[in-house]
Amino acid sequence: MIWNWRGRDDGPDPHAQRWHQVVKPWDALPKTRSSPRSIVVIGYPTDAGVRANFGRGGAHEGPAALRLACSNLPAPPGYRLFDAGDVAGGSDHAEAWQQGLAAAVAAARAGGGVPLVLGGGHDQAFGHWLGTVQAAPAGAVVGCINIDAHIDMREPNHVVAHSGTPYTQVHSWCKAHSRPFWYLLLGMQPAHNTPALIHRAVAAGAQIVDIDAFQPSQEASMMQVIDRFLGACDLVCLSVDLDVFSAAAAPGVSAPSPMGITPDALFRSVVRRIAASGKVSGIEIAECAPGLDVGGRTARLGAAVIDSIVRALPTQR
Ligand SMILES: [Mn+2]
Repeated sequence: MIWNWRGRDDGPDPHAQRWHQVVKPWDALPKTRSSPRSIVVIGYPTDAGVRANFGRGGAHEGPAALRLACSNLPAPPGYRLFDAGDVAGGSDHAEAWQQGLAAAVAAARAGGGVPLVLGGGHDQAFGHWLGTVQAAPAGAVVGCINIDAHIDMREPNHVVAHSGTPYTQVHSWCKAHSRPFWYLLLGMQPAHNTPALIHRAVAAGAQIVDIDAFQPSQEASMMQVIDRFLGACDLVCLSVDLDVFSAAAAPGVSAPSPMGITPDALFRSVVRRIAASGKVSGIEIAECAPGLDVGGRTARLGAAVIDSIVRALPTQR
């Protein structure tokens, strides 16, 4: 594994530690469930799904940039940090990468960890969810909360999965296995999704909250929707696609959003509400493409989002 955790060192004070000082390799040995809990970083270094979706490439470099951006974050209290390395897809097909990610996520879950998936194209969301289901108790309802400009429930092109299809794949899996489909999308931008897609997603059971809910006057009703959704799920895979943010905040993505949301106090309240529920089984940051970034700000934003989520996770099981 290439170890690219490095950063500032403020000395041995346990309260002055940063991620790069406390993160350890995650080995394949079964871990006993112990306190404190574990966060397990898993890289998804591919833009195969982005390219299959005719997007701008570069997300294969996202995991390395996000690790570097997370290196100087203050160590999260109450959690141990591990790095399981990058998933190996072994091909140019998003499906192979998704299966590799599912195996890594399932192993992290089986070891009592909370996977933190660093992407990588958003096709990772299906691998993240599938691995979570594989490791979950039979019958557990595993929902998806996706904070994203896009619904990502497009039809696969000629049966090829890509970065716009992960939640179509979740839906198809649920249908094939007679399981309920729980999908909540926050921040959908009508400029980036056709009415046909919106209609089809809602008909399939997706709950969609559009970008206009991200204002103070809508906060209470958005929180109600989130709470109801969380109440219906046993576990939730939380995904943040960096293209939900305005292009000014997140230029380094395949599909920047000129009118995307602002990474402000309201956004932080939303992710904290979700994280504090105790239902979050895994976290992912999608679509970080360093080659398209401006001064590393998108990777830094991804790290700040991770920090906001991780700090709000309950430390007691
Ligand atoms: Mn997406």
